[in-house]
Amino acid sequence: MEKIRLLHFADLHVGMENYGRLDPATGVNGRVLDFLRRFDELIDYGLEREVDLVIFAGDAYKRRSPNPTYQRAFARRIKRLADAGVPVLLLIGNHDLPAMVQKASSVDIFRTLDVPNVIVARDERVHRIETRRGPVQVAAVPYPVRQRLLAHDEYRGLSIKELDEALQSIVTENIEALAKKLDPEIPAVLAAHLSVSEAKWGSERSVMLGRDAVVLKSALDDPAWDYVALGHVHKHQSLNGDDHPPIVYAGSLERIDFGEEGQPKGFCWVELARGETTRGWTAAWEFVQVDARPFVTISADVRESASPLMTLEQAIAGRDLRDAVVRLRLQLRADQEPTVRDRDVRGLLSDAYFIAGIIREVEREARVRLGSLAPEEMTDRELLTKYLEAKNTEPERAEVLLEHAEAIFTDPKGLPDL
Ligand SMILES: [Mn+2]
Repeated sequence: MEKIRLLHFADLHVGMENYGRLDPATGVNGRVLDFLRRFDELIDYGLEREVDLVIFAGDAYKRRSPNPTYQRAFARRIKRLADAGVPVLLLIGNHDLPAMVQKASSVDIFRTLDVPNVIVARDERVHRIETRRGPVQVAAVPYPVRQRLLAHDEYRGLSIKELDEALQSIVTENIEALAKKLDPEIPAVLAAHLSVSEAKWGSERSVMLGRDAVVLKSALDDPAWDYVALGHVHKHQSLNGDDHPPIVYAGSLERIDFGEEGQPKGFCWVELARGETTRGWTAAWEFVQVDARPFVTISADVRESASPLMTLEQAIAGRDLRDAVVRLRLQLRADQEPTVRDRDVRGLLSDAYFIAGIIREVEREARVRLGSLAPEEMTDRELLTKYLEAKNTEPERAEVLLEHAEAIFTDPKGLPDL
């Protein structure tokens, strides 16, 4: 029997516009086009290799109300897969959710129009999906929402921490219940959009809409599943090593910021085969890297240099900046600062796609302000007085601080009564 081929990806986040410029040909931000190109890359890969089922593990857009142009771009690509006869499961992530449960999610329209081959997974349930190489069961666990608990009396008045704990046990029980509904003859995939406690985060925490409940890896580590397809964490990672089942975050297809600088980006290719041993099916999977736009940080210390710009040029020459989002951290002395002009620095970075920032860390001659005495020769009180002066502290305020400090200077343990 032929192997069933799955493609698992997640966290597409169409609409991420940082570090991009408007593309005049399309009217769309260049970074948004990057994300869409990676999606195209993934679809090409899948169609070339006759993918049987695509599992999208959530977070289609950046915002819950994406603009129509972004919706069209996403829909076109989903249609390409669906038209090729490939079922696509769209799981609801936190970025897809409406603010109110009753409202539509950003991908509900596919269900409303009943688009053939597109399955919108908004509830926890098992979908039996017919593919050209046989049926697959996909149990969907959309992003668990704390707010939903509040609709029930028993959860009202609980703290956020208590709600998170309640949510964790509910999700865990629901996953167990889904596992019991499986037909053991058919391969089974668990698709979930959530935080697993063992996962390592990138910097995307900063773009999250709030803190979220976590589940333990043990809740997913059940031999009932042949593969666990996760979304939500942007850093690709496998949580179960070589053990069965593979528990995998596909990760995102593009980087959001410099926190993801070193992370490879891509998706997972999974092949399900009937096992020869006791278990019914085995999944072999691999991470397929896509051509995500590179993010490059250059750190240059020119403080010892007689010709800072030249030294900087050498530091930059060693790096490949083509098509990259670049930031430069430049360490220099105060007297060098006027000789290193921003325009010249930008010229050196002209290969870059986007200059995210030029950070100048200027070493100030702090001792100059201390007057004639070397700091080693000054008393604590004199040092603090100079410090407060240098910080432009109001004289009245300085006096109060000095008075309190005096008590610490004379007897470090005898802190003043405040
Ligand atoms: Mn998410």
